[in-house]
Amino acid sequence: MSTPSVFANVVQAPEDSILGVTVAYNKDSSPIKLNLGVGAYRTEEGKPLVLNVVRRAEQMLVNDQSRVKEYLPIIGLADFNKLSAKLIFGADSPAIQENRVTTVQCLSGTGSLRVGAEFLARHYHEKAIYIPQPTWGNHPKVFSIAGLSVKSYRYYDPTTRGLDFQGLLEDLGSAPSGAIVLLHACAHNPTGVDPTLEQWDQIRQLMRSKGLLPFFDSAYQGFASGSLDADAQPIRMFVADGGECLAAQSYAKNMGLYGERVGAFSIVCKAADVASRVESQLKLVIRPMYSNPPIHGASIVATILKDRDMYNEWTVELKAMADRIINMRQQLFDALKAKGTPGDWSHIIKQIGMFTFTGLNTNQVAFMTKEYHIYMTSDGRISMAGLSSRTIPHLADAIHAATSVA
Ligand code: PLA
Repeated sequence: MSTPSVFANVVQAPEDSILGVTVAYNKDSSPIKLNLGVGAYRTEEGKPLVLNVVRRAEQMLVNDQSRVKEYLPIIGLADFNKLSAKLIFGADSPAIQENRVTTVQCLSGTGSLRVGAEFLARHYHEKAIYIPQPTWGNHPKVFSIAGLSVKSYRYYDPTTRGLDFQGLLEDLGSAPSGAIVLLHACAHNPTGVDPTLEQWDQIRQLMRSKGLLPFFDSAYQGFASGSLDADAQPIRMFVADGGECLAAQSYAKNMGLYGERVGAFSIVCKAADVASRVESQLKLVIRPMYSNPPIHGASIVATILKDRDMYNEWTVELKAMADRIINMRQQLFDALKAKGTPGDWSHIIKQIGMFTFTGLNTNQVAFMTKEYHIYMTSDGRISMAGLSSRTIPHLADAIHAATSVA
């Protein structure tokens, strides 16, 4: 070739800190390898799970010859949006009844966060968004690329392996009035540490008194406690006081629809006419980004949410997933205790949701990957949903060795 590539100066980018773990795992040929990186639910047999109720909904959709593949409206499937708002804010939410909520179908949780961030960057006066320290690795990127200015608030205390509630209140207390605050609705990622309902109410009072704008990321509704309503409680407390509130919802985990990319973004406003104008502007955000969202996943969700019988079947399957994760916590804790592994591992059973924030350091993680073929993010987060009774002894051996030698 006579001339060099016009892209010759493009530098190699690092792999994503979470999805890159799967890339490394896929390259490992060891039969004992274990992927505890990405938060993806696996069965006791270590297999991905498609919920029965999802299979049933898909079958109904395929059999319905009246269904076509026309474009959805810019904001997506109307039924899906209505039902998603009910799911998160509660069926009897006054905000919904008063038409103060606008909900748009987006590309799973990430796309919902991104659309919300773009809207805020264009139409909200304060550009600072406070995110917890630590938080999901993609949060700072999603918000800063949309034009918001990312700041952090204290959240996790490594010494207690619990919430740094004092630090949180201090940092939000000194945030500029009007700042946006990103809150994990439940099952905080990566720490597995959530405020109590009393603490949530204190956070709410502080935020309202300072005019801070709550933006909830709800990626695990139902996965924390096994109850969809209980896990939505913090959001509903904020909506109940009549103030504004934003929420990004994902159906990746709770309905197992990961690759279908189904989610919703909602803004609760103070009046119906405001909500309607806000919605008109959300369309202007979405149209040049991806025009309109895909139809299949949202149709599955709408089919399940609008049928009482299917909805009930879903809650049973969801509870079973949440219970299996809680069971894995107990089994891992018991295994480490039985081995006499140095340290206090009670946080494994205290933490909530899909992940355990083990406290293992980067070197220990690297040791476990090298010697035991166990893959996880370098901050020591492990996906409990990727474990099974069969793989727990292997993980316990690895943690034992890592904490004894490294
Ligand atoms: N918000 C939080 C807090 C998340 O943990 C995740 C996913 C998302 C949003 C986005 O999910 P979605 O776009 O697929 O709906 N976090 C995963 C996967 C499970 C990932 O990193 O993409 C994780 O392993 O942390």
